[in-house]
Amino acid sequence: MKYNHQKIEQKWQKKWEEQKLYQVKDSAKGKKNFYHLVMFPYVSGNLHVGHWYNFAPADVFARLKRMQGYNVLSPIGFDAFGLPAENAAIKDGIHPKKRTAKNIDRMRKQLKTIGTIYDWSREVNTSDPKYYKWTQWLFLQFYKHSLAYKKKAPANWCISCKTILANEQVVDGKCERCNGEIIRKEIDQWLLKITDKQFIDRLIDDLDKLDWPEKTKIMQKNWIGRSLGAEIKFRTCLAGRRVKNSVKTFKVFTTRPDTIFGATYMVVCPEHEIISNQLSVISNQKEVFDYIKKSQKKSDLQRTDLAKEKTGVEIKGIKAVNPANQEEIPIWVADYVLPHYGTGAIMAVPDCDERDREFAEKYYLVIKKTKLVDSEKIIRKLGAKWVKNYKLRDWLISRQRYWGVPIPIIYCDKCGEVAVPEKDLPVELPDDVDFRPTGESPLERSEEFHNIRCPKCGTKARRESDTMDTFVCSSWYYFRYLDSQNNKEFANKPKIKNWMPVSMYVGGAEHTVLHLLYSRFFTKFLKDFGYIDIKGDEPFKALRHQGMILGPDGQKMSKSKGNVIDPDEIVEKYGADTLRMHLCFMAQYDQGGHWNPNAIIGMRRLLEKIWRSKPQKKDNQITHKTIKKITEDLDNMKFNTAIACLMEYVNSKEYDYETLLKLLAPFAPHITEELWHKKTSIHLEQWPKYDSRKIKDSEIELVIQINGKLRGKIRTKSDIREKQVLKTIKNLPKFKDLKIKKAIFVPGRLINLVV
Ligand code: ANZ
Ligand code: ZN
Repeated sequence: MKYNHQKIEQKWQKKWEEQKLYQVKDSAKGKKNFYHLVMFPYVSGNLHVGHWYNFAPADVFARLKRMQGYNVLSPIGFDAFGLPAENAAIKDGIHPKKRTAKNIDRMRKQLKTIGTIYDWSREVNTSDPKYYKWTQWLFLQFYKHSLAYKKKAPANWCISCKTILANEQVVDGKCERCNGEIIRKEIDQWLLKITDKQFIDRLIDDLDKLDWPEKTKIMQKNWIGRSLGAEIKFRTCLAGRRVKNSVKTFKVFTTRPDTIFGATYMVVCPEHEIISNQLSVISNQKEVFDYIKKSQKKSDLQRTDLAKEKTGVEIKGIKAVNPANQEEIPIWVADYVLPHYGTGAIMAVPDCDERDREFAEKYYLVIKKTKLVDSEKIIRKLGAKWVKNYKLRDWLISRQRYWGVPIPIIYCDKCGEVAVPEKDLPVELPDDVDFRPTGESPLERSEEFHNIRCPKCGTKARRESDTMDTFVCSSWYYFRYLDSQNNKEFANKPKIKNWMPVSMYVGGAEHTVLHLLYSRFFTKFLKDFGYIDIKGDEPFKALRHQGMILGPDGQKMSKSKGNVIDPDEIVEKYGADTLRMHLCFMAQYDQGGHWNPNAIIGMRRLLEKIWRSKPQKKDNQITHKTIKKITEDLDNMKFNTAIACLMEYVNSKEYDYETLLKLLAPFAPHITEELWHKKTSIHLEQWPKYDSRKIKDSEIELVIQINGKLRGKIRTKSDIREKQVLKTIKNLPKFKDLKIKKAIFVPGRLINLVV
């Protein structure tokens, strides 16, 4: 009979669904829970081969764990809010809600062709009011604990479109749509206080406890960017005359207090208060203000770009006094010093610091050979103190866009800022909104949404019209899977305790920083304030990243390059099992590689060979060796070498048929189910165990050493004991007269005789 993959795969996918084979109970007798999570897909319209590369090998691992006797939960859902759906809608007029629903239906269908063990009864969709009710509720909990707050924060403002742009819409500092100029505009925005003392050091230090790729941990630490330095006070004085008592002081942050004798000028950021405080004495006000205006147009990234030439202007009329040697030094304003890092002011040491040197050379500033001093001593002498500084800023969650979760806040003229009462959640996103961007949040234009009554005093009030960053939605979805239908809580506490933390999380390395960091912040918050009761306060115990699949030309896949591989076509032609195996075999999982269009046929042939292979029983060494190797490889996600071993096993013709099918089952769930021919599913079988005694070669060469030197070898049974070895040696003429003081025996390997 021919191997008809289409028939087989459809048949079993349907049966498994009918039998609810992959629906997971919260606990199973005698089994440990294993929460296996893949990063849920962003709703883009189509499942591409990159999704497959995340989901298919990850499913092989989940199936292994299941057969190894764990109660495995492997859920899936959709990250459904976000800018692309809204932008597409602006182009073609299809409402984001409609488009998203359609795309989800399509992606769900495609996902089902992979043949995973997803428990679809737990599916989540972040744009469903039943889901985002709890995103809003979580926001209110942050708010309650003063960890959500509003402040003026810069946004990207396109002068010609008169609109706020998301960072993604700013390309090379220009507007993506009109190529117009972008400036920074300060507007009221909502932030979550991820930098709060309660969390920030733990977000760095707790990484050491996690089984995550080292590189990811380092990137996250660098992103948070903790550095230890000193805050040192500098006095200012009027240039030329040192006027007693009239001086003001300002602090600098430096990681190198030992270089203070080389500080030959100061730099403050354009936003620094010293400029406004000392206005009356600045003699070149116009020059300074022109410079400040120019720098306001730049983003932080442009300001700190090392490749760009640094600019600055001297603030004339005032000087600073270096507290270490009382020298008067000039103060400059330059935008490479950022306002929200350290104190927004630095002492410049051009002799030791590359950036300062470049700046000093450009503007002919003094470069003085530095004598280094003991940091500790200088700090004590100057009465300064050590402080910790972080690069990380609070998380700006406001978006002036339509397709997101409304922020549940109301503004009342009488009561001010009022949180939406929890009983009134969800604040639903209205459908009839003109979501074209005009510069204000689209929700502002919905009368019915925007103008309401204050829940406290009943007078006229307005709703907040910003929506939340989609990263808020994805910071807690792994909790929702545990109880996705709950209407009373975001998820039930015992259920959370039962499954969390996630045992294994698999997803792309592009999420090393934001998503993972935000999720860790959420989990710590929930744990600290008693909303959850889990072991530890980290969401993801173990994490692995799949590599990237490149096109056949070795380039990143993209429509414009015409090198995109469509998984649907391959499933149709070769089958899901073949594609799953091909993805597992094509490269080391965490490395990825380019798509080789000719290689897939090799996997197809392997499955055809297994399709035709004879059932036979064997209990031989190769079987036990194969089980051992494949088990170890799969536990380490070395899918490619596991398949290589499986190929050898089939080709040896010494395979045990049932063992072969079981070892193949995680990779190729459909064909193995078809070949299993038993009443119950192969996917309910136990993972094969090996007998280590049967792996050992029955005869070995045992090395004989005398005082550590090789003196001979004997062929013997592999499990020979020390006593017998000694007896054998005594009987050898060569060693007859040996006076043995001590023997060191390594079973199966060697014996060392001390004489
Ligand atoms: C003097 C000095 C001498 C410095 C030297 C460095 C090397 P990290 O490690 O990133 O924390 N700095 C401080 N605040 C700044 C700001 N708001 N914008 C730009 N640069 C700022 O870097 C700390 C160092 O970066 C500080 O130590 C300061 O320069 C500069 F040989 O002080 B240093
Ligand atoms: Zn009110």
